[in-house]
Order: sequence, then C-alpha cells, then structure tokens
Amino acid sequence: MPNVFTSFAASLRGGTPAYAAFVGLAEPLVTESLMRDGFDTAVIDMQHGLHTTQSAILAIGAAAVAGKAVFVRPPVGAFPEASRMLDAGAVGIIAPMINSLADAQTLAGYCKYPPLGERSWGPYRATGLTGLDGEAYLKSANDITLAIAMIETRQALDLLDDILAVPGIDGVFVGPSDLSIALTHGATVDQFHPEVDKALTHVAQRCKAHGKIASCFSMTGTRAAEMIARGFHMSSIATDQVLLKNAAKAELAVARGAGKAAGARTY
Ligand code: 3PY
Ligand code: MG
Repeated sequence: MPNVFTSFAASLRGGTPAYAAFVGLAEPLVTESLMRDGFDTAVIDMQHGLHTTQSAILAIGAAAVAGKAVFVRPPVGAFPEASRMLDAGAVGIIAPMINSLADAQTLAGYCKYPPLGERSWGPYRATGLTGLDGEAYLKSANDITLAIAMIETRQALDLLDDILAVPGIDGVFVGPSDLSIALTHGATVDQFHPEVDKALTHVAQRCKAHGKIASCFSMTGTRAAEMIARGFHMSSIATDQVLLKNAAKAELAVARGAGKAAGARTY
C-alpha cells in the first residue's frame, strides 16, 4: 500500500509544491509539532542545526508519527551519514556544499543502489516506514528517495548543468545565504541580493530543462511562495528557531501593547 514514504518523491517530481520546515532544534517534538502544523516535510539539519545522528533518527520517527516524510541535511562531506539517514527512513538527503562533479557523483554513490551508485544494503527502518519488503525496497529505493545537491558557491553555479546531469542526482537546493557570501566575495550575507535572485531564477530554469527538482531555502512565507511561482518544486520557510523567535517577539509586543495579536490558539 503506498504511503507518504513511497509517494512523496513522485509527488514532488510531479509538481505538487512542498513547503519544508527547517529544523535545527534536536528535540523530536519540535519536528512532530511543525509537521502537525501543516508543513509538507522538513529538513532535519545536522550541518548548522543542533541535530546529531541520534536526534535526527528520532526526528524522522517523530515526523512519521505525524504522517510526514522528511529530509536530512548531513554536515559538509559526511556522505556515509547520507546512506545512514536513508536507512533510518529519511525520504531524501540535502547535501551541503556540493561544489564539484566529484562531490555530486559521491553523493549519488552514497544515496543510490547500483546501477546508479554504491549505497550499501541495510534499510534498517526504511523498510518498516515504506511498508516494503527487502526485494521491493531494493527495486524502488532509487526512485522513492531523493539525492539533492546544495548549490551555494560560485563553483557550484558554474557547474550546475554538470551536477544536474549526474545520474542519481535528483535535483538541487539553493542555499541563498552561503551563495550571497560567495557571490559578493564575503562582503555580505543577504538572501535577497540581486545576484542571488538572478541565480535562483537560473537554477529554476536549468532544473526544468534537466527535468530535475528545484528547491531552495527561503526566510519567509512570502519569499517561499514567490520561489514556487518561479518554478521551484519545494522551498523551506525560515528555521524552527526563527519561527520561535518571531512568535515570541510578536506575543511579547502584544502583551506590552505594541503589537497585533496573532490569534488565540491552544496546544
Ligand atoms: C544557506 O542559505 O546557505 C543555507 O544553507 C540554507 O540553509
Ligand atoms: Mg549554506
């Protein structure tokens, strides 16, 4: 029986837009709560967030309890962690700083079974979450899980077509902060920098030409919707910490008489 773990990748490839939570707080309930609040998926962040191998595994399970399949972002170059997270039931890997063809090939190698790669066998939890037995999982894993390369440097942008052409790379995810730092030679970190904006449009167009997934980080819901309108398949929105800060500031402003109420809700 198909479920979110077997159908999410096809739905994303098919053009159903997805909004992702970006989760750095290593408490599983944070992920579960964001999934229950309506995000389509999440990126569990082991690169800059506080997630460890163990907490990421728990977050995958917490999202599953809420009926959602999530991505994991391992640290830079931690390719073995990518296979491990797929074994633990991640629906995809968003790998940071994929800056060369070799990086992209290595990512595909760790994420895909032969003939696309050399992922080692051991889908410890993935078979349970997908509901597939070993043989069925082997046959479908390369399709139902996603290897996504982050584009966040000038080299990566220059190599975009080559990266997208790697068999086993399902798409790219633009990191606009790092990209702004790279494109301005370290002068600023500005996700809305005109050069970044131009790059985002270019990435959406090249992904369309290659028939691959375009995804990116956005700091606000407005920006995320704009990215989907520009042809991106998926955008994350802010981070869990930013959402928490925004809500805290807004409610305190209301309490102190200087803000507008966000609306009552309960647990
Ligand atoms: C970036 O903007 O550099 C990112 O990695 C987003 O998470
Ligand atoms: Mg980055």
